[in-house]
Amino acid sequence: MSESTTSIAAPVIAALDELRRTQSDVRLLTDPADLEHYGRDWTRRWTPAPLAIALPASIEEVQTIARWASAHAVALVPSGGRTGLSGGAVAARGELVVSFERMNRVLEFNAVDRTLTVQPGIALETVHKAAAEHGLIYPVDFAARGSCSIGGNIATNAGGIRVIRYGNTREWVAGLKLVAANGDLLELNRGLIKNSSGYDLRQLVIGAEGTLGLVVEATLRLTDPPPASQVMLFAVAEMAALMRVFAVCRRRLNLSAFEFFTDRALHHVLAHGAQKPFDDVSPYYVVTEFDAADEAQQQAALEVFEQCLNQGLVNDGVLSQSEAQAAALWRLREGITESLASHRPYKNDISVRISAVPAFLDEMQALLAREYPQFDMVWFGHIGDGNLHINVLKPAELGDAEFVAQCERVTKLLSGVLARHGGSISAEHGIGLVKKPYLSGTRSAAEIDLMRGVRRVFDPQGLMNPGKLFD
Ligand code: 2HG
Ligand code: ZN
Repeated sequence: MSESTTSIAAPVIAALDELRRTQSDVRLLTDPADLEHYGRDWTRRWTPAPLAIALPASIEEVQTIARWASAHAVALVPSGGRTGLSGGAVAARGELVVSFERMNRVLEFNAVDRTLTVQPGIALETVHKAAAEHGLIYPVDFAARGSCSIGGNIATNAGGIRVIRYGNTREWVAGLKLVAANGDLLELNRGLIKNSSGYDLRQLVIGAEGTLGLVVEATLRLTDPPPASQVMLFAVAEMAALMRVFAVCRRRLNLSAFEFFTDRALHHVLAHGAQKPFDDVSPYYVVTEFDAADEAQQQAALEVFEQCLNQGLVNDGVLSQSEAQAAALWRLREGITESLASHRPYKNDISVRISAVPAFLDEMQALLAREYPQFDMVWFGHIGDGNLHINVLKPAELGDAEFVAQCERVTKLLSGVLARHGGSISAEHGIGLVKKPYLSGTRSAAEIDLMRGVRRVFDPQGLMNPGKLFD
């Protein structure tokens, strides 16, 4: 698709040779297959063209790399699981990719602080398992848990399916170690719960998409596991009912997730092997999870279902009676992204305040129906947080570039609708390369100026993941 292959200047090649000669501990890859593998992320829109891949094994090696990059003005792209959907981990312009694949361990569990200190390349799922070994949970969770890395989660302030109860990644990071652009090591917040000593640089780094330095260690907060839960799937009659179902559920149940998807999403996920939940088709579906530790809570769930049915909000429902049933219901929601991957979807990841969802949905539906009459469109997401994912599927006969151009035109209009409703063009996937043109619909010119200024202070040469977030 669109791409900018860069020919690498001779001095940079010489500098890389010098790095290889003088720092033989730093593992470097330059094989074309490796450049391709590490230079792209799940967006697959850009052709990878990195200078090389560095695979540091320690903070000291990361510092060496940053100092070398600073001395030779070489751009660095931090790299974790590369499951991002906004091009944040793409290296298409001769950058050195710094892969944290070898820095993937748990370093320390602190039972008193209830924290887990980890290296950035550790997979989210491995963090979940490590927390469980100590009878605790790390509550940020989403479908890419097995392949995404904590470093990437921090870079995008990842959200996921439990935000409704636990919040985003930034709520769970107690401390960070950051290798700055000049190679200095900064320790941000050091695990403190209370720290009223000036700017919270840790929070600035979370969600900065790697533009303020390289996260080399994170101390994560853990918490108690939730009580036993149940999962309920509703078949919902019309779009206007979605947030009314949410209101009923939120009033009566202690929710840990409230997600929705459309019949088009169900169609694709069933075609991908999931089990059909109802005989009849409904236009919308909700998957919700809630505490069900005792009879009273289980009874409340049944009453919620009856109330929604009596009010004509839902057509049908299924309540899980076992972990296997709960997993099967979750699969209908969590399997969507994978079921769409072969259709090369164009993705929007947008949010508005919960109270703005109904009015926004109306306007958005009218816009998309008008602008995309010819494309298969799949909506789903974390509607209980006001976060929607729109996936537009590429018709097989349409070229990549033409398809993206058509979708970009509609995204521009969508960005206008979002701006009117006070929303965001990126709820949880980041701006990366994909959403740069629309940042100004979400953040004011004054804010963007300040963000540029902050970036210059951290990284005067502009070598930390350049071209991401803004130019
Ligand atoms: C999800 O909620 C992820 O499943 C992926 O954020 C969303 O594929 C998408 O558009
Ligand atoms: Zn999501």
